[in-house]
Amino acid sequence: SKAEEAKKLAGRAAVENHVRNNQVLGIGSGSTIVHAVQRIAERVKQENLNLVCIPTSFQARQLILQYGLTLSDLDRHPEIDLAIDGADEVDADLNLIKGGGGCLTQEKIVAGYASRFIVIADFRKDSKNLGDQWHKGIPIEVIPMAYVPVSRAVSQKFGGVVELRMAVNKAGPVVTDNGNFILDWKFDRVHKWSEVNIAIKMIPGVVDTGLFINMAERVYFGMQDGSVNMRE
Ligand code: DER
Repeated sequence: SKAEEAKKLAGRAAVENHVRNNQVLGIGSGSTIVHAVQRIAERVKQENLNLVCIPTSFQARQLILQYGLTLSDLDRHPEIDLAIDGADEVDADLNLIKGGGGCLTQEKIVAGYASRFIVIADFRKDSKNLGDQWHKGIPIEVIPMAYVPVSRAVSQKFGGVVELRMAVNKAGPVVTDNGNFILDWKFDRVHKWSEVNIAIKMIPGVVDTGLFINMAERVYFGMQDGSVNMRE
């Protein structure tokens, strides 16, 4: 598909431009990152690169092992040189919505401890304002015992509708890699995202939000015409 081709373009451009020998890499989650990992594995083989990879989910961990890359963790490598990850939407200020795949908490940890955080995405994620193209809301990871009061607090403070993310291939709610629930906050207006992010994070029971504010250094967008746009 056009989108899949675009994901591949973005993933490969980021790896070409930023991966080099002796790096500690943060590996994101989702479908776009698969193309980046494929390119990393090719380069490791061709150039005999020495790299270690820190995963952001069980999916990323499996991906690292599947492509024969060296798996590590934050205990051994608490400083990450470069984190590469996808996004559900990117606004004009490079604020991100992430968490469509439910992996936002470990993704934000890895991005947060990386010297450089590079995002890869297809053209459908390139927006002016958050919410222009992504309509599934902002994911919020919550401690299961608190999901009802957290839902009420978010909608009372910021409006919109908050829904518990239900699993498709399992009865009941989605349970994250950390054993928590996910709320999807379908906001109904543009907000000052940096303020809202901090306010939501402070609500008792919230683990983290899918708002990545002032974190991405640059974003590579694969485009329909086979080109790659870079914003920073
Ligand atoms: O869930 C996530 O945070 C993913 O990284 C998401 O933001 C991008 O997933 P995709 O590459 O499959 O669109």
